[in-house]
Amino acid sequence: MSTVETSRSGSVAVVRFGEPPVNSLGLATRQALAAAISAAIADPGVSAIVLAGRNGTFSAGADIKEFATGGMITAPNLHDVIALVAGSPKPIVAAIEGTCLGGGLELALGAHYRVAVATAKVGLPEVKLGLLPGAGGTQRLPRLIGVENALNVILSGEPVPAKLFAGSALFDALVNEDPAGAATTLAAAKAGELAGKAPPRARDRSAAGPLVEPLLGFARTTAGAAYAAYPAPLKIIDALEAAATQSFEDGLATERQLFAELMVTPVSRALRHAFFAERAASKIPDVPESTPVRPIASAAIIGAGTMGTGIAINFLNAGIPVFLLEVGKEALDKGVARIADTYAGQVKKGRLKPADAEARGKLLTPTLSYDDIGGADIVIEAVFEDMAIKEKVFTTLDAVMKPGAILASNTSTLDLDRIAAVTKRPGDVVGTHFFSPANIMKLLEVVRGKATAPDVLATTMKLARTLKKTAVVSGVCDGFIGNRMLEQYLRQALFLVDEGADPAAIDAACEKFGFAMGPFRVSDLAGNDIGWHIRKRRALEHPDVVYSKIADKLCELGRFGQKTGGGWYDYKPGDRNAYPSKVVADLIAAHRQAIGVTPRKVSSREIVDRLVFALVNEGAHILAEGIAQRASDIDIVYLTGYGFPVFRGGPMCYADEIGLYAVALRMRELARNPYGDPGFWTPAPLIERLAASGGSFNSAGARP
Ligand code: T1G
Repeated sequence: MSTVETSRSGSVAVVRFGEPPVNSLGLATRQALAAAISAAIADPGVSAIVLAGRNGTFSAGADIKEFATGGMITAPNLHDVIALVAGSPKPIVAAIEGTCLGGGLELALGAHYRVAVATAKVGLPEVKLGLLPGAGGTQRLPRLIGVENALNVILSGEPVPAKLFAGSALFDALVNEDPAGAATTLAAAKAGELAGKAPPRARDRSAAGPLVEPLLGFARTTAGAAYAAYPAPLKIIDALEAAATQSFEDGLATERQLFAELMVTPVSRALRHAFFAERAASKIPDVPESTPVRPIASAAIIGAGTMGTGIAINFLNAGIPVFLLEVGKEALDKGVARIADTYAGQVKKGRLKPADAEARGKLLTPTLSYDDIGGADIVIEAVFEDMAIKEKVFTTLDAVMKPGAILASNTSTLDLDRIAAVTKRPGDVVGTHFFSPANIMKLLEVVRGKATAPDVLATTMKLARTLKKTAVVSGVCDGFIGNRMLEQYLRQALFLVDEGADPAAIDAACEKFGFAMGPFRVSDLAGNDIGWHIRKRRALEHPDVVYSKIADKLCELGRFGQKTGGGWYDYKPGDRNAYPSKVVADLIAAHRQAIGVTPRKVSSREIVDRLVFALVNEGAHILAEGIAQRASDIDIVYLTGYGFPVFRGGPMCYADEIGLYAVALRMRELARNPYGDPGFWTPAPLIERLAASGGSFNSAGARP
């Protein structure tokens, strides 16, 4: 099907454009659109033109895939098409519905009139890609809605309903349906009114005003502080200043220059990588989109602890009835109360209507009996991270759950194949590793066992979307993707403490790099006893793997973190701040003396390199073993589950940005310090191979 088709309604030419799913304005569409508009302008029988999208949507903007290929600047580029529209001697009306974003809105701004469905989502989300609207949006929008409103639209990048702009010059009419019909009526009327006179253009309006300078001055101060790691916001402000102070042509030139500067920033590359990475994660090469899925109309959660109740809330929020099972009434009541408190808190903050909280609460059925849950379509086990306990639970689930029910484990590290093996239906077993707090964190590791059936996998991935989670498929290994990499990250963090870096310095270095929280703050939040339990298990399974003992010594003091009032830091009741702890400082000093290490000054660069490259090296092993389907999946795990800075695109993207040759070289430098584990810094074979070939993790064919 052609990307553009023209029909006639009387003397109005209706030009419909775009290709599914989002009518992005790629080269083929731009070429066909320019041809169709030129033909309509040249046709003496045409008095006016309507521009409309297809499939119920206008356009999601430029084709982001073209940024990496240079296709975006190939003529006719978006500027050329929009100039053709704006310069038309015949009135052109844009008919907007669905989404009208980025270059799509810029195209509509080039039209002389705009009609929109009131609920259509319009916006300029380029800032989320580390860019700014690069096809006249920073020059036309402020001329239509004023600099202040344009600043909010462009800096936030958020799509908003068209009705928010009612009464502004952005839309000439807001309708409830059939925007093309309304646009056609308006086009014919305007053709009559204008009677050959030039139609009105946004460029002929002014964005100047007495408050622009102070407004932009204030915006620079706040944006500069709030988005220090992101170059786009300040350049957006520069572009808007040009709209208010320069001629339209000069303003366009300024916008183009600023856009080009942003396009080549590592931050924009990282954000564009993250955009596609999040969408790629949902794809499983050997489980096509057409794979049938099982209906999930009810769920059962085993375990009413922090994780179990958090998981249950996800289902309740999605309107799916949940059985919450515990073995003891006290624990069950605590879990139910925790859920009620969560909703009450959201109602109190105005984030949830009381009626919705009540409706969700009604979907919860607490129970102490496995007899009650057999009819559920999926059951998720969220009991203590102990294989024997999980095997016992799955043996019971195998006996009570109806045929076809999905049996899921929330295990964060254990061998899912062993768990599946205790059942008679290993094909129905899958891992659904939620991250705490399970009702908040977007990441869901979907663990694919050797026997997991394709339709079970497809069903779980679809369920993840229903629960508004970002699902990443992981193979079975100790720790799956995220925690297996985290293990090496934490080993290095503890070695650094042995050698002389204090927890606060390590956290500060990581947070300056961009992590939401450093390793010791995170550990205090999650509970140091969790890592302690895992290290004990791993010490039995892999006695050869060396750990610093400092974390165990901390736990032996009962310092499990925030939940015990003290961990690596001290905490005060009702105060979420972490305070330096003299107990910990003395513990570390005694520990270093006991192991015979004279503390040395460790630079922030060494801290960050050792922690981040520990992630990268283990990520390379995970990729080579096929535990992760693609490098960008590893990035998504760390961006959505571990607080890795989005502006760096994820650990593998960050390594690609530095270059794997440089990464391998730095690892060899780090290997000169044999402290803790002399073999730690041996680069993964995949890193060696890509470093030698000049390849990158995220380029095609980066798989082993
Ligand atoms: N270009 C290319 N592909 C796009 C795309 C785009 N703009 N938007 C979406 N896709 C793909 C996406 O990768 C996925 O592909 C499929 O469409 C469905 O997307 C010059 C420079 C429109 C709200 O930033 O916000 O214009 O995985 O899963 O949930 O100033 O897509 O199926 O292969 O997200 O229904 C500015 C980005 C571009 C909008 C729909 N525009 N897109 O959400 O579907 S830069 C944007 C979205 C620009 C100009 C500048 C959302 C959506 P696949 P999806 P959805």
